[in-house]
Amino acid sequence: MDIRRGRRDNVPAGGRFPTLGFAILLAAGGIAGNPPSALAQEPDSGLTTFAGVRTFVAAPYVPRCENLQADIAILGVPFDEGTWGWPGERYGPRDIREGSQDYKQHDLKDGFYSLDRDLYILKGKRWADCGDVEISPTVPLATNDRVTEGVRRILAQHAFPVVIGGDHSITFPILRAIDTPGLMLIHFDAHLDTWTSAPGNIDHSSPIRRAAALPNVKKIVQIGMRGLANDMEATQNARSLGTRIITAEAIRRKGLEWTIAQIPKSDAIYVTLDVDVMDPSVTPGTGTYEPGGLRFEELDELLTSIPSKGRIVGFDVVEVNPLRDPSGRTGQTAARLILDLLGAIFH
Ligand SMILES: [Mn+2]
Repeated sequence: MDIRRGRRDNVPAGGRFPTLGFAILLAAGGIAGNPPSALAQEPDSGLTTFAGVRTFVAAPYVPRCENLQADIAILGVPFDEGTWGWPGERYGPRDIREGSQDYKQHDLKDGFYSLDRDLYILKGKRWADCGDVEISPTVPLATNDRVTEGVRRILAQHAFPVVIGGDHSITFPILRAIDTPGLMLIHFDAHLDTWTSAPGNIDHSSPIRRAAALPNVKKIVQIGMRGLANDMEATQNARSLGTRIITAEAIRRKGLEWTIAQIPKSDAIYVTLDVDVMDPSVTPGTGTYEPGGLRFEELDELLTSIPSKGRIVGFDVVEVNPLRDPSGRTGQTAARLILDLLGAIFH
């Protein structure tokens, strides 16, 4: 079933499978009671996609982000208590980590070779996976506070935060932790996420409206909205907040170059990416499908153009729901987008 795994396992790479060699040696000599050969002493190449404890691209696990010493820090938020529709985004972080296993490297400091660009991205970068924020099930405000605290901890140690969700409600507590003034928020999504909601609500249909009220958020650009799930309420709220809306239909009609030109420059940028901005055929593992979404290549080009607009201070990828995608492609696509965007940021 899983072609991805088979592809790598068929690559004849010398020394990549010391355990296989060891097994053969055991079969040949083990019966006679020979001691294990020197091959058994060789360190694991680290490239086995099916072995090992899961962290993002097998980055070192740094519990609670303590003593990070990293350039890039991954923080999981397994939280879906903000969703109106399909639950299951609480399994998003582990699915993105699983999907990232295909991009493991012998040594992360070597970076990742990009065939399309014929160069190594993220060379020399130090990685950490902080694991998941501690969740207080059914006490969402407590969990939200820990999200803010976790991101603050990463920033205080001068690492770049990448938060993997989780439903879209988590973007608000993340933004609370980023006190960079004059922040521009770039929001990729099928939905505006500017609904009014009940007072005190922290749901995933309103994070952009709540983010707009934060004192440091000065500008919001919303990209990829489409379909019939948006309504006049959300649209009017977005208009009164003064967000710049670039619909999926406009992107298709006017092109990527035009779209990139619509994004203003800013000294500080935060990117929030709901995977439902892509077409459901690309990312079926999400809660709210809307036909007519972006293709991977379109989104990838838009994302990797953002560093030309200013300094990105962090980003999140949300709404991955593996319960709707047994193929695992949504988690892997999310992992790939994370690597490509990081590659563009730290070029
Ligand atoms: Mn959203």
